[in-house]
Amino acid sequence: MTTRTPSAVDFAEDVSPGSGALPPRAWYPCSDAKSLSLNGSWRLRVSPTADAEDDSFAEPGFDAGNWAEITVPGHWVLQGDGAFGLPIYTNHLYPFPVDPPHVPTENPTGDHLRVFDLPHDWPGDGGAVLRFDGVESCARVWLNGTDIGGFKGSRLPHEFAVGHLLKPAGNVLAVRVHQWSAGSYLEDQDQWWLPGIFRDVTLLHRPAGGVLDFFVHASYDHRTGEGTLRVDSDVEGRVSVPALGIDVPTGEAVTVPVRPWSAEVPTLYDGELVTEGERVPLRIGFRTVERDDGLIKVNGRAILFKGVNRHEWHPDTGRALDAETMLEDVLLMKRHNVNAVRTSHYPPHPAFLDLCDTYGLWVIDECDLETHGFTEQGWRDNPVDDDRWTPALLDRAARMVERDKNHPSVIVWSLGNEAGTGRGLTAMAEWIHDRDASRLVHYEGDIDCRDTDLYARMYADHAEVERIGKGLDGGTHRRRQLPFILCEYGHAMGNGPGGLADYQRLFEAHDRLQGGFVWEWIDHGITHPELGYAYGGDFGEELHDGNFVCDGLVFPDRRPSPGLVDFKKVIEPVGIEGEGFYGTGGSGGTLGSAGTVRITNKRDFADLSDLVFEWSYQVDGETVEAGTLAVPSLAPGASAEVKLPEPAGEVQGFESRWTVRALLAADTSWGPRGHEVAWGQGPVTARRLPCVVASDAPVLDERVITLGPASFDARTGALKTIGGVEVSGLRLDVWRAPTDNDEGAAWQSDTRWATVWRTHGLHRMRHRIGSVEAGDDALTVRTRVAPAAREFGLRTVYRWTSDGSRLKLTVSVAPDGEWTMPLPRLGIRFGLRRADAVKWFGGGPGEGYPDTDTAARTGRWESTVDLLQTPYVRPQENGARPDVRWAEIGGLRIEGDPEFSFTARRWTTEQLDAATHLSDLTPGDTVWVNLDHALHGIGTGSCGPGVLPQYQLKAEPAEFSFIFTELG
Ligand code: IPT
Repeated sequence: MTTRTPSAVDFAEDVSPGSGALPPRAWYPCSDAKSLSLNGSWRLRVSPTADAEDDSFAEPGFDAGNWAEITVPGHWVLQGDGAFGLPIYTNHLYPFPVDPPHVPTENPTGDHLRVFDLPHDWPGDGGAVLRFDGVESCARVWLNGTDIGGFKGSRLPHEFAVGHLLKPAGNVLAVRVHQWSAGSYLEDQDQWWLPGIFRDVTLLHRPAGGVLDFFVHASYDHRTGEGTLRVDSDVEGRVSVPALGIDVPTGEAVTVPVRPWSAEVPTLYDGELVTEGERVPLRIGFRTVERDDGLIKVNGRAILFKGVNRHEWHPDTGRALDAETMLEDVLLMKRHNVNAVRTSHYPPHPAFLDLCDTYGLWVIDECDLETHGFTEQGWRDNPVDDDRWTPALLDRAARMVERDKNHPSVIVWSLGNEAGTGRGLTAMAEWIHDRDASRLVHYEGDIDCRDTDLYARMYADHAEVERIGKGLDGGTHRRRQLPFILCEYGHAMGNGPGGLADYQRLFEAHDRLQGGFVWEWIDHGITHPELGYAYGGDFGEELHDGNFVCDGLVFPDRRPSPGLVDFKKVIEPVGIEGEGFYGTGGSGGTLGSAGTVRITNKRDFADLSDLVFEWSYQVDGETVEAGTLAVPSLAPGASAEVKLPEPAGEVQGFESRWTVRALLAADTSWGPRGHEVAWGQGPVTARRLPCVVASDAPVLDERVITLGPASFDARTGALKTIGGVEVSGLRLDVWRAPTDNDEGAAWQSDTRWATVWRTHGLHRMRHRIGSVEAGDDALTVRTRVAPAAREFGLRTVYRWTSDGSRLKLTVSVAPDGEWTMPLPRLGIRFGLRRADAVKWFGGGPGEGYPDTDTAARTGRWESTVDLLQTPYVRPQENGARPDVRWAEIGGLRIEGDPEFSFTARRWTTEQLDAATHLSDLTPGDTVWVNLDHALHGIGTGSCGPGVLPQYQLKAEPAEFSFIFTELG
């Protein structure tokens, strides 16, 4: 028999931030005071409603022996194989009725219990504090049967004074966590709803005279090269920084010559704050952030954000991240030239910010606030515009700022995300400005920038960003004085994002545009036994947003996606460019004088002395010469023309190019010596196009036409064999398995090409054979390719010729009727029976589409059909290698005139299109090869602008050829 405890419901629905917790203060990982981690195995009981069970479990002596065990930190819905409930994914819709502050009666409630002893050396004097670093969505806490309070604010720390309650052994810590609370209305971020104690639980000894709160003020004057340090501390003490000879009382400012902190050169000085009862290590970075001359400046220089939005994610443990995973994120970012993180959309685990200080990343620290679901009702009843909620908002702002204020990496505070507008936000901004004038305030929803110090937008298209860069945008007078960032852009859902290089060109061209943050860092796929990775809907949620939660630059297992590889190249900190410097032409070049390469230091602070440069020459894709290039250690923003050595070997008659690479000269904290930071390529001599003299005549047998090495079906003109290689189903192909960006977003009308394509039948084109003509020197097959129910189509002529050993196909395509849409692709596809290894000369090693191919470097590459596939969590078009001169697969060599895109997979496009998870793709016995003359670009239509006009594949007359040779 259970007793109803109305207080559980009342607590869950209370809009106040809670009661009993200590005032927020600076977080520090260690001091000489003792601490005890309470992470580990806890007992768990999940009940279906907030008040299904009474709170007698909190009483000492309660027998939880038959409860389940759970790991803390952790989410109960990701443990126990579904026994404790399942995850729910929604983007902005609340998965419960919008009836603030009420939450459903079905409110999964996790009672957590842990019994602990104090270590033998736990001091007998002083107090103790119990710290929770993160609990979703709220918690009530009892220690040894005493109710010590409750709190909301899932991704914020809460501390309780518990010294008077502790016993040497057998302490009973009981925590009741409700999945839904009034706080849930403030936490409507686009992510999985995952209840639980998902960050550390720690008991801290608080010695008498120990440190309470302290604020490290460490500024840098770029004119004098001096830093000024002042540490304000609630408890007086001394501050020492041995390397700077500093030893001063707290509260006293001292100015000395220092090396500044920046994301590029993250100089930290070790120091110590010593009070009567405690010694706390300090890591001090001197830097000054200001808005000056309409620009965000650090240490006197305008900075350019090359950033990502980072949600905390691990495919097994959700938002419970261990130290290795956080470090992996930082190292991956640094190795991919990322220099900034927006902690979308809540303060991260505090240890992550230590890593940002250490390795060097600019941080926009965002408060745990989003009320996006209120958009469904025109923002009526939005908590940020309702005074009853303001204490909760201010509590959140204070808990973020106080926790994170001592991190040099944090240069901007963000009020939150997608919360509409209202007085509560203004109150937060005022509080933050007042508490910390040394940083800027961001909030994208403040379109007039009344409360903020920078103008931020999300997903603005290139044309608008350019207008903003030129100062031709409208807006309030205040906004027009402010620097601009894209707090979200480049939606990395599935294949893409496309158009990053075009944004970067704008950022580099206009001072006001201070860069942006790609949405987002990682796919939030959940490890699933059958599906590989699960996304929205896979747990039977009644409301969900499908794979919109898989929109990261790294896959759930943190393997970099092609999008990250492209981004790395787009944002590389060194520009390496040069024109072709030998006479070039269709038939190969002639040797001229040596060329130059322009090297530009695109960094904001550091010179190039940490890099070495290597040059090499490639002839037909093979490196024939290489050496070291002497490059002056250019200052930030400077560039130089550097002479390249003359190629010694033969380049005439071949396609040749130089490659220059910038590599780390020595090991750094984040990358090994030799790690490639930037590269460039330039032509020396142009490609000699392949040529086949049509000398053979087609020979007609009863059923078969032979031409050179090939045989064709005499009735249909279909290619059957090339030498001993069987070829099936060769024909024009315009269809691709739509990408998430092709599908577009529900709220967008002009970028939803997948729907347009399907409506017009581009996925079910019919091929009518008009004629099969065996002429003197060619076999010509005339067809018309068109979908049922429509009058438009593509007149397609296949012209086959041969010189006896090689077979050439020239495809001519002429659109017929009115084409109102771009084509997904234009090329041929065919099946091969036996194919595995692949070699090619062209763009690689990864995939590249017209607006995502910056990182494709021209060379000779080898792979296998399986490794050519990019494992997007929701299967879709992928894996095309661009600008291919020739490829070898399945016993054939294929040369292109002009270059083509190459794709090969063990399933058809139709199967790829039908798959919803990688586990749906099962290899057949045919390898399907696509040779594309052109592909439609990718864009970011899944949440943002579509494909820019220059990357759209228009239905226009086209002609392209492939030469097939059977490999010996
Ligand atoms: C924007 C959100 O800020 C972000 O959390 C995420 O949902 C992203 O979109 C899409 O993945 S909201 C914007 C599309 C209105």
